[in-house]
Amino acid sequence: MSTRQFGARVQRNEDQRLVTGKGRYVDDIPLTGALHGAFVRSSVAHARITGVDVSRALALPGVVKVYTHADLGALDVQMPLLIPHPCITHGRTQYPLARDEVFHVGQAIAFIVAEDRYIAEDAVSLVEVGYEMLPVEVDFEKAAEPGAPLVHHDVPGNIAAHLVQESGDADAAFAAADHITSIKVRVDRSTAAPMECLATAARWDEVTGELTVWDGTQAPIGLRGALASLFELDEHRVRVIAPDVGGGFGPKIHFPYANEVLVPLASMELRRPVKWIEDRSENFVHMTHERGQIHEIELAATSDGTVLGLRNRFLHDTGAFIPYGIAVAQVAACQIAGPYRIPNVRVEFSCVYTPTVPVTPYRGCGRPQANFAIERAMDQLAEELGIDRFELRRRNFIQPEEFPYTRPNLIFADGLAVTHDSGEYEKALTALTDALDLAAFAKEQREAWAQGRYLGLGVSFYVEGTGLGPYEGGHVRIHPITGKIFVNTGLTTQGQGHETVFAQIVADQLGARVEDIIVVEGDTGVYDWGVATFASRAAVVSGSAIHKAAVLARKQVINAAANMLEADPDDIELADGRAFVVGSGTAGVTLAEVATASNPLRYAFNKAAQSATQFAPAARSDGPSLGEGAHPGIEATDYYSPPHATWAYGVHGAIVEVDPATYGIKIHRYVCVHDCGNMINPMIVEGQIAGGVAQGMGGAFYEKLDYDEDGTLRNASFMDFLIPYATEIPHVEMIHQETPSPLNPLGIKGVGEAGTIPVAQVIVSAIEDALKPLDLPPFRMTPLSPSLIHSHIAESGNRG
Ligand code: MCN
Repeated sequence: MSTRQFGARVQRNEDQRLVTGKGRYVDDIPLTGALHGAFVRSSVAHARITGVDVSRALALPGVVKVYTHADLGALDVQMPLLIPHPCITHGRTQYPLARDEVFHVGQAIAFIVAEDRYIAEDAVSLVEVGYEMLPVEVDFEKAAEPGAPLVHHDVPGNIAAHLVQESGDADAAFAAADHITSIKVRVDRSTAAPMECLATAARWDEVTGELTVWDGTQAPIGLRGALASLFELDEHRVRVIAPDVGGGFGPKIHFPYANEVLVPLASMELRRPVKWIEDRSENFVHMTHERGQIHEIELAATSDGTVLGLRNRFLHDTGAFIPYGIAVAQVAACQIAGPYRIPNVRVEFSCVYTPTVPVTPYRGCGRPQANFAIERAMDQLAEELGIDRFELRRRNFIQPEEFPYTRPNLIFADGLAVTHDSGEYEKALTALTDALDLAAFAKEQREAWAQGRYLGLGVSFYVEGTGLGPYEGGHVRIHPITGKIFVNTGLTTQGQGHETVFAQIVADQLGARVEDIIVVEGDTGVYDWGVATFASRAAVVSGSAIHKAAVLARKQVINAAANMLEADPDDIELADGRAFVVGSGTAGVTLAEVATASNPLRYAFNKAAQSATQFAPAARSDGPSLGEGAHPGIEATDYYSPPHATWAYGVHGAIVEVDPATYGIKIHRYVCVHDCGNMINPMIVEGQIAGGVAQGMGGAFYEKLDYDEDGTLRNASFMDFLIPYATEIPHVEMIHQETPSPLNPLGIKGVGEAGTIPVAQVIVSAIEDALKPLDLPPFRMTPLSPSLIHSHIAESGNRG
C-alpha cells in the first residue's frame, strides 16, 4: 500500500531544476537570428502628442523597423476591458501604442526592432516625441474632487465606476446603535516587483502558418485567445508558452500588454523571431500597480460590543485605465466585514482615474486594504468601548454552526452573494492568543514601559474568498512505454509548486510515485482549455479537476488490470507503480504494462500487449476492437467548476519593539494561524505563507510608489523603492488549522495570497500598542516607515 501523498510534506519536484540554475525563463529561449525590441515610453504624465519623429532612429544601422500607432493597421484598437461590470460607466482602456495623447509616464509610444538590444535601446533615444502638456492631479483623493484636471476629457470627475452594495439595512442599524465609531485609513500604491520583469518572445513559422509566443504570463490561454482574435488566426495556429516565470503576484495577467501585441506582430511581419525583455526601471512604469485606496469606515455597535452595522465608502485609484474593471475594488468591498457576523453592511466605492500606471490585482487584490480598514476600526471600537480587542472580536465572530454564512446582495467577483462556506474563527483566535500568551506579554509590556522600552502587540484577522471559477480542466495520461504519468492543466505556475501538489493528487489515485508524475502547464500546446492563475485558485480549481481526471484514469487502470490479471476489478489495488490483486502476494502488472496493453497495436513490440485489456476480447488478426465507450490508452480529462468561492481565513499576531531613538522596528515574534482547508502539501503551504508575509512586510514598512506632483515616479528603482531582504523578515511561527471546504472533492481552500493580507494591520496595531505611553493619535496609514512614525509623533506635539 502506497503512503498517502495528499497532506504529505513532499519535496518539490521543480526545485532540482530551479535551484540548480536549470530554470528556463523567456530570455533563456534560444531563438536563432532573433531581433530585439525596445519601447519608446512617455516621459510625461499627461500630454497631447504633437508629433513622433522616428527618422533618426530608423537611420541608425541595425534598426529594422520602428512601429508607431500609425503602423498598426487593424491592431490600432482599444484593448478590451477584461471584466466588464454595469457600474463601469466610463471604462477606458489602453491602445497597444499611444495615439494622439499619453496618460501616464511609461506609456508605450513606439516600438523599435533592431539586430540587437543595444541598437534598439540606442534608437529609443533618437525618437523625438512632441508633447503639449496637459494638467495633472496625481493624488486620487484630489482627483475625485470637483474641478480636478481630467485624465480623460470625456470622463466627468475622473470617475470610472461607482458601486453601492447593501446587505441588510445599514442606516437602521446605525439608528439603533449605542455607539458609533468612524475612521479614515489610507493604503499607498505599490508594485509587485517580481524578480523576473515582463518578457515576450515570438516566432512566426512561415511554412506552417503557426505563431509561437513565449511570455512570462499568468494567463497563457487568455493571451492565446487575444492574439488569435487580434491577428485573425485560428486558435490552433497560436501557441502560447509560459515557461518558468520568475514570480507573477498578479500583474502578469494584464493581457495584452503592449509587448504581447508588438512582439508577435513584428515577428510575423519581419519573418524573424523577436524578443523583448523588460528592464527594472521600465517595469516600475509599465507593469500594473495596486493598493492605493482610502477607506472611510463606520461601525455601529451596542454597548456590549456587538457590531450591528458597517458603512464603508472608499476611493480606489485605478490609474490611467481600467483594464481589469472593478476587480480590486469589488474584492475589497466583499471582504470589508471580515470574519464578523455584522448583519447590516453598506459599502460604496468609486474608481478614480489618475495619470499613473494602470491598476490590476496584486497579491491580496484589495483585501490588504479592506483588512486594514476593518481591523483598524475594530481596534478603535474596542478602545472606545473599553473592551479587550480580542474579546471584541470573539463577540462578533460568525460561529461554526452558522456556516454557510451569506451576506445577501454583497456580490463577489464570481457574481454571487458572499457566502463563507466553513470555518472556526474563534478557535483560530484562541490558538493565536495561547501561542502569544497574552498574560505573560502584558507583564512583559508593563516592565518594558517602566524601563522606557516600547513593546507592543498587534493582531489582525482576515478572511479571503479563494478558488474562483469559472472552471479549470485536468488531463492525466500514462505513457505506455515508461509508465510515467503526464498531467496537464490550463493555468500556469510562477513558483507556487504546482508540479508537486498536482502530482501528489494523482499519485494517490494511481498508486504512483510523485517523482514519476510529470506536470506540464502553461503551454497551450499541451492543454488549451482553462482560465489563469489568480485568486489563489489553482489548488481548488485545477486541483479538483486533476483529481477528477485521476479518478477516471484509476478506473481505466483497474479495469484493464483486472482483464490482464483475470481478476475482479474490486480486488485490484494500485500501489508503487503497479496494479495487483489484493492479498495475492503476486507482483501484478506495472502501470506501463497496463498502458501499453490498452493500445496493443501501437505498442505491439511490448510484451504486455499480449495480455487481455480493457478492449472487448476478439479473435481478430488486426487486434481486438474497442469495446463500446472505451478508448485506447490510459487517458482521462475532466473539469471542475466551483459552485462559488471558498473562504479561507487566518489570524496573525506580532510582538514588536519600537526603538525610541531611531523609530526602527524590531519584530520579536510573528505568529500566524491560518486555515486553507485540507492542505495538499503543508511544506508548500508554509512556503506560500512565509512568502506572503514577506511581501506583506514590504507593504507594512516600505512599499510606496512615490509620484511627484507632475506624475513622475520618483522611486522607480530598487535603490529607492525598498523591498524587504531576508534580514528584515522575522521567523514566522505557523499554526495550521484545517476546516475542509464542503465545496470541492478534496476539501481545499486557497492559500497563495493569504500571508500578505493582514500584515500591515498587524504591524501598525503593534506599533500603536507599543507607543501607548506617548498617548498618540491612532495610526491610519500604511506603509509606516520610521520617518512617518517620527512625523506622527512630532505632529501630535509629543516630543517622544
Ligand atoms: N496548496 C496546498 N494546500 C491547500 C492550498 C494550496 O498545498 N489547501 C498549495 C497549492 O497546491 C499551490 C500553492 O499552495 O502549490 C498555492 O496554491 P493556491 O492558493 O491555489 O494559489 P495558486 O496556485 O492559484 O497561485 C496564485 C496565488 C496568487 S493569486 C498570487 S498573487 C501568488 C501566489 O499564489 N503569486 C505567487 N503565490 C505565489 N508564489 C510565488 N512563488 N510566486 C508568485 O508569483
